[in-house]
Amino acid sequence: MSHSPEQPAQTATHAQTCAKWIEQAKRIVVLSGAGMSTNAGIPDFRGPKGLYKTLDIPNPHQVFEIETFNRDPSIFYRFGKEFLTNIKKVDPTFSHRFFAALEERGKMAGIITQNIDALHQRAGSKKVFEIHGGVWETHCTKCHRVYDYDTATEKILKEEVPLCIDCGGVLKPDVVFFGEPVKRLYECQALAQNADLFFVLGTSLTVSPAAMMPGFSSGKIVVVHKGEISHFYLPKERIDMFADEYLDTFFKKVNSHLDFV
Ligand code: CNA
Repeated sequence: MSHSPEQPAQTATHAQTCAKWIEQAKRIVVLSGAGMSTNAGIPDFRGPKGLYKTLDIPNPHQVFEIETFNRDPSIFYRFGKEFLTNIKKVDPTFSHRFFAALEERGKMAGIITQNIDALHQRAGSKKVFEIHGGVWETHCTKCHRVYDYDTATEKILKEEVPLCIDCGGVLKPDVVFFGEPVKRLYECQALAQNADLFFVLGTSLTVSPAAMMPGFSSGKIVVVHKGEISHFYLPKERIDMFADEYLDTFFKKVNSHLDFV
């Protein structure tokens, strides 16, 4: 099922049905992607204003590859300076707050997020599984000394490539680069398998194994997404509802039937 935003009657039905499914659900799981945070002001990768378009370099994907980082970390840090400092200045969106409210009401089994911005946690969600890590800790790639966000950010802003104060090794934020193993994979998989309602939110579903998570669920699957999405890991026939909508627009409508936020 899909529809365009120009069809308000159908949209209302989606929101209403979604609210009903939320009321019935006991173990909701979310897989969120970068689209979850675009309304907060953090660009995604593959959306129309995403970093893959705005970075204006031949192979933007390579900036986030571990092989590139190991070869020349300054390539990542040229981009990373702005991204890493920006994420502390933005606030969670309505949709982040909506799912935090669902957790407060005992509805959530957990959120699997591909995002590294901690906006789910800042909105109040506690059961968050950062499958691609986060920027709140940075470590030395040589002696493994750990730096907190503020100390690391200060160094990132001052140095072309931030180096360890103990051993001079290169510092790397604890985010999962392309080519590195993801975090908490088996917990995420178990969570997905146990879901009775699974939301896929603002992700192009192109990065695996995160993109495989919805397929593990035997519950209903709701996709809320604007733009291109891959069906390689999540075939169309597995989706119970596809809302072709911006997240905040959609969940404000859902909330109007529930009054949770
Ligand atoms: P992606 O491939 O950039 O896909 C995001 C998708 O969301 C795109 O298809 C957009 O069209 C869509 N979208 C954008 N805004 C909205 C909106 N408001 N409502 C509905 N849909 C929207 O990002 P994925 O998360 O799929 O890719 C995984 C990467 C992106 C992960 O490794 C992340 O770490 C990485 N990333 C994270 C952040 C962050 O932490 N906020 C930002 C940029 C990239």
